[in-house]
Amino acid sequence: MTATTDGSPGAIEPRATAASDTTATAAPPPVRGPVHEAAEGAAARSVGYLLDIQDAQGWWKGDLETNVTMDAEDLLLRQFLGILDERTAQAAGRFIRGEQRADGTWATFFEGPGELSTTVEAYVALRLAGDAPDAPHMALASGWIRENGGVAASRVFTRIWLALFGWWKWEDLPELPPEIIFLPKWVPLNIYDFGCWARQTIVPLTVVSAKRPVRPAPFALNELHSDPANPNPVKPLAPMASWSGAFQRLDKALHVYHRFAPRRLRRTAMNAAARWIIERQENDGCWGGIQPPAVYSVIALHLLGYDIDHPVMRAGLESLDRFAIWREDGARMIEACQSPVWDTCLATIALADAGLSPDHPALVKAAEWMLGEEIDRPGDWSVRRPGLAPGGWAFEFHNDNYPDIDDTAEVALALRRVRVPDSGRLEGAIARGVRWNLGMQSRGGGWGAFDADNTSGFPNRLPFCDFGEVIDPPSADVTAHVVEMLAVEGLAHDPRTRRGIEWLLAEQEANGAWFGRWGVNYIYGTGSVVPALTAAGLRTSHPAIRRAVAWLESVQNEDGGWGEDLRSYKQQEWVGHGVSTASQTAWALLALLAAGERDNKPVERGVSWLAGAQGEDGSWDEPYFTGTGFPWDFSINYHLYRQVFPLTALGRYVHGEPFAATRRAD
Ligand code: R03
Repeated sequence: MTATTDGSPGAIEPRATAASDTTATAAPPPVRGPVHEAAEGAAARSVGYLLDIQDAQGWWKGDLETNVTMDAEDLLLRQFLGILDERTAQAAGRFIRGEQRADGTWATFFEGPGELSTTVEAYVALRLAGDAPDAPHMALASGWIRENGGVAASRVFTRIWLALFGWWKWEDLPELPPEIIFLPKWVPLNIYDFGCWARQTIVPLTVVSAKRPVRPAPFALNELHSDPANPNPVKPLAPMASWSGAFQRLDKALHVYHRFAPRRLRRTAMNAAARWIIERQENDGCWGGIQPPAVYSVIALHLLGYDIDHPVMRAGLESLDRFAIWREDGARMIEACQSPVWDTCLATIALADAGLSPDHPALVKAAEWMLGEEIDRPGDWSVRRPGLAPGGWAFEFHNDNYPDIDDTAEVALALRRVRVPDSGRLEGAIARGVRWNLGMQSRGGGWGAFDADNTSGFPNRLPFCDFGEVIDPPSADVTAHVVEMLAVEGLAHDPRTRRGIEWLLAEQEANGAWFGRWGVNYIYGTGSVVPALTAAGLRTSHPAIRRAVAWLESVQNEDGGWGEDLRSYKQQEWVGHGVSTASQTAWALLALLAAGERDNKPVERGVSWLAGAQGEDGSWDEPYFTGTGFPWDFSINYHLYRQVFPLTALGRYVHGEPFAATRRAD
């Protein structure tokens, strides 16, 4: 692709070699100084570490650490269903207590600020585990809660959990009428206008909202109100002319409707919701492989008469049990989700970049496991793409209804690095994944994570939606992973790839970075986009690449590493800044290496930092959260990120870029 002054992609150079040439890498760089030696040694130790932790079935799965609302809501669910046992309560209590900080609060990420809803839910869970309200750690927490607005200032999800026990009034919560399930897909606020995770959560919550159950609370929570005499001070409505004002008034109207809703219509809607929910239960009993749809679906079905021993309920509860990690110290941590497909494709790419041969037994085992995970039937995505053939991969062990575009791109990139005995099976799976991803391109040229054109502006305005993201618009990191996959598959010149590249170029920030939607934050976005653009043929001299290099070099830490605090989602001064971490240093290096900066000082300093930060056993530690569920609201520490991305970066430093023979040298 020729460089242009207006930043447009210009002509994209076709690939020089067939994509199937998995050994196509650049000749190792001539320089073999001390940094190169250190990188080789660290990479070798990391390979040994990763191979040691591969499961016998071929996959890798790192813990998916989030925050204690997962553990608190698990106890609240069991209490509501009458199945909370002492062992679970004590083990969860031990974990939750262990996460409390000196100021009495709980945060949503390592070294993050105290977070009100998380602290409320943790406090209630510890009360369920038997902690007394006047115990010092509990009094500290309740005092902080009262000083920070009390329950009234907590998020809607938190107050729904409290309303289930009468600790909050259902009429003081936004309405979610079950009748929305009847809205056709072209009507605003139909359930397919919501991101898939929100859709799977809202459908069961409409049943809960209609039923408004209240089960006896084992204790009161008056100590959590800033003003116990007035627990929910009336807040003035926003101006009528504003969107918020309009939707607040719509909610008031829905509260009136709730009282007069025709019983037959409502019952029919709730039964339709039950069918919708049960149709989407996965083979292992979960819903979408994530915690929220599962907990609310179990509650909704229970309210509709499915008792605990009903097969659907039994399978749902067992799937939640599998999200529990029982630690040696007796603590029990709940994962919000599990990431084996994501971890396995990233580990495969890292090991291939580190020089493992394409037919290495560990890679063949991983590839064959991934091939077994391919999705072959339509899911909710087909509502917007009815004619598109199924294909692709999901993030979790079982989630056939919601494959995601990001995993599909990364699995295709991983499979392309492996030579399996049945190459036809591999080629077929990649081809189906490529076709599915191409079919999932959104109107503007970018790619979202689970759906195409999931960009409605209405869902975010609902009073219910005060947490996380509720739509799934295109993001730079997912779009980049797709463009990189298309380039590797020889489609860099395909018009759809070009539209993706143009979308990325248009999304570049003024400072030269790209926003990170599913990883923290601008370092993740930039570390995803630059390798994709150069793989797709953009010259390293392209203005956009040069601006990205300049930005990365401008935010490199004194110690040679890179880090970006989660606060960059909220505060400008944190953009690109934070304590150096293994995964974020690796992301920066991936961009700089792809941009042709291998022999320059910033890369050498970054590689030295990685080699110096590695542990004796070949692994890296990383208490900081560098994964993003929802920017700021919900953060993830993917425990395998700290291993796979450093190895990819060191591997590419030592062995050169994958498929580099096809990249244009400037
Ligand atoms: C980067 C990897 C590829 N990527 C997959 C990302 C999956 C991330 C885990 C998703 O887990 C979730 C946890 C959630 N919580 N709460 C919600 C939620 C959704 C997903 C949630 C928030 C608002 C609504 C409904 C549910 Br409304 C804890 C693409």
